[in-house]
Amino acid sequence: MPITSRTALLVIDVQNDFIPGGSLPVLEGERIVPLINQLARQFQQVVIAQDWHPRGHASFASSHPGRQPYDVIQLPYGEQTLWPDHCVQASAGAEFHPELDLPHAQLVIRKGCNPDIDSYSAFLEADRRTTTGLAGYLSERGIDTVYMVGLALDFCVMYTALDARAAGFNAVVVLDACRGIDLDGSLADAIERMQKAGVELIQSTDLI
Ligand code: VGL
Ligand code: ZN
Repeated sequence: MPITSRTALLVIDVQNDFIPGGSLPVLEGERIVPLINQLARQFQQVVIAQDWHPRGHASFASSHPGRQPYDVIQLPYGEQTLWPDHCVQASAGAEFHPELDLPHAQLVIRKGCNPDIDSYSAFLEADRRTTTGLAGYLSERGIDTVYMVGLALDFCVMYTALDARAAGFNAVVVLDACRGIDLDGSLADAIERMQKAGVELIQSTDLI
């Protein structure tokens, strides 16, 4: 999928809590930052997603007495993996990695703000009904193709890519500009689900 004026880059959750040293570290998360900075220079339209939870969020294990991080529980909208507290609104862990350098980014879309609903996807919350408005923003700006990079490949990147396809966008994931969590085979599952949904999976060398 060529980069045109109708293409946007979506940089997903490159935040301190997802970097080694943070509360929900993704292995080698810091290694993608220089690559993302370099890739982003090729895009006129850059959107940044930011996980942005209120204290006591439903996806935090600490909000469910007796539960541990990585347990899976049932919430009104379905299964929810529980996480360590992370990306609490206005905390240092919720800030972007200090070396992320995207001066031309035009929109920061914050997600997971509803105390009772998680949102891995930058398009649609976990109830699969509440939209973030991102699809409307992109379509109103004439975007038809979304490239995605960031963290975590098997959670927020995958759900964002699947929802981009469902919303009618061409979707491309730059694999080496992502890192995954890999809970119980979630990384292999993510690759398979994205392939089945028609998400194009490429390497940065295809672009630079
Ligand atoms: C994410 C787990 C919880 C992600 C966000 O960015 O992939 N994962 N919140
Ligand atoms: Zn989160």
